[in-house]
Amino acid sequence: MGDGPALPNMDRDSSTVVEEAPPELRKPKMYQVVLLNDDYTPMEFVVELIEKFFNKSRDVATRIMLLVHTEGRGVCGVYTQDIAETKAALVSKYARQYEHPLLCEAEPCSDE
Ligand code: TYC
Repeated sequence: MGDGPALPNMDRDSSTVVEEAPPELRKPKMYQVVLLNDDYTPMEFVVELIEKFFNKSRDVATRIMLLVHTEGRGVCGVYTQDIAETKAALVSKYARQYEHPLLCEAEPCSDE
């Protein structure tokens, strides 16, 4: 090879073809944080908790709470695994501080 610009996929001295590896990026697996219904935790407490931990408006938080109340469970948010697990743990700890039995879990989203 001379002094001119090198071909991008040849090494400098001559003939070896250098293949660039394709980028090894995959979308992270996502986890949903789920609230479970119970008969004791006050509705107002659940609405405020959803606003506080999942950054939802009062209106959206109320809908999620009512969905959990009527259906037994409901998704509050979808995050990467570490964030979902941390949120579920913080929510459970917060509920326990106020002596409510509220259950909150992180679980893998079904991938499509
Ligand atoms: N079922 C509760 C009640 O009637 C309200 C409630 C909603 C509790 C959602 C938990 O995750 C929950 N006070």
